[in-house]
Amino acid sequence: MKKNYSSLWIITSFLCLEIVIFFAIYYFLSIPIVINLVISLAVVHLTLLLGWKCISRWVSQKGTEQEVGKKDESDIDKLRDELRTVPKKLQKQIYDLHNLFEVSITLTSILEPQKVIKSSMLSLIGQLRIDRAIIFLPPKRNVNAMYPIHSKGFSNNLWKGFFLSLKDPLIDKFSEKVVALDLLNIEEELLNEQWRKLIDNGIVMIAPIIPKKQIKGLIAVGQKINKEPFSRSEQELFSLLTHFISVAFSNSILYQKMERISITDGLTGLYNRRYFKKMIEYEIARARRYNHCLSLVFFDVDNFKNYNDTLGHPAGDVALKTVAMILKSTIRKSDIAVRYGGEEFCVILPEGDVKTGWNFAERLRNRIDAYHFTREEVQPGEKFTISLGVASFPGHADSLQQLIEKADAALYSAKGSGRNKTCIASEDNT
Ligand code: GH3
Ligand code: MG
Ligand code: MG
Repeated sequence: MKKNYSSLWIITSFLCLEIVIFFAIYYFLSIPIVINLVISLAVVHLTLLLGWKCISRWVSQKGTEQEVGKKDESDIDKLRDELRTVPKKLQKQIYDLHNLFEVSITLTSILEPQKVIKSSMLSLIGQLRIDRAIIFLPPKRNVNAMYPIHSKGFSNNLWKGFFLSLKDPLIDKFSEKVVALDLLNIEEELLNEQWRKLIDNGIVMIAPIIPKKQIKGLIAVGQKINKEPFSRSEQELFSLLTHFISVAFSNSILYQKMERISITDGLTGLYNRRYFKKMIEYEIARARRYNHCLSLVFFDVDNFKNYNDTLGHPAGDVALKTVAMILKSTIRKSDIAVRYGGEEFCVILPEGDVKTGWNFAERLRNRIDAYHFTREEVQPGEKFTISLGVASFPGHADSLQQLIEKADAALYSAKGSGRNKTCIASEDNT
């Protein structure tokens, strides 16, 4: 309505203007009425045309301003809505970060590789809310195939005989960029039989275990429990988790290595005296608690000084390594073989009575005797031999100290009675 009134006003104003111009021309110029009418009409129409243009521009400008205003309002509404969700998003991010921090603390504090793997699996399933996961690792160093070592959410025996090559072109992709890969969006030509089996069994994402720029394993996960696709941030979370797992796994391997070194003799690879002390105490305590027995065998290379002096220290080292090798192949899995010091060795035979100790000692002595050591003809009797002493707990001793002394005394007896012999400890308490 308002708009109609304004147009009426405009028309009326123009009519008035036309009349005024008509009479002005009539008054001042006194020209014929027709020409006067034509001139006044032309002036008015020209003015009308110009006026109309100005007005329409003004109106459209005003409309745009109104539209912009409206648009601004909707943008503000949108921003307001978004702002309302920001605290929630931030809270969730803080919660996720806190979780991640806890996971990293938990994982990196575990010192056993097997436990790291098990804990990693639980963290993956919990953090990503997935229905299944599987971890592949090579069974040994320098093996180029990864085998499933731990899985959750799969039927038994599904992965029997299954392996992935560390030289697979898809694995190679991780050397370009260490991020999780969506297995469902991988180029067809990269998907061999093995990858297809993973996909067929519900695996949707994979990420590598890369502790130090070298791929050591692979983590593959199934879809989310709510069946929704992984968001970008969830993919990043998976990458981050595998990174933590890699670091924790590598640390645990390193720790295990250090621990092994600290209890191993460098020359022979047998346990050292420190480990012997720890284990003999443990085994005696166990024998006491369960009323078991255990036997201890001490042995020493006969006339080793002669071998060393004649053939040199390096040849002596080789001979000691050979003794250790024969020893390792003679013991049972539960026996603990130790280099006690120099050319003196000992073996703890848990749950072994004196007869077991004697049988073992004789088997070992015969094997060493039968083995042809390099240039053993330099030794007295032209043979490289050992002498052994056997003592058992509680038969020969009722304390650790006494057991060691008895086994050592038995070895001394074997040396004294001609060497290349096994002697059993005396049963008296002297
Ligand atoms: P016995 O039959 O009475 O045991 O005589 P033996 O010569 O074996 O005994 P002795 O204790 O006199 O000599 C032990 C030698 O072992 C002396 C030492 O140089 C040598 N030995 C100790 N540890 C090592 C080692 O790690 N490498 C080498 N090559 N020799 C070693
Ligand atoms: Mg000796
Ligand atoms: Mg000696």
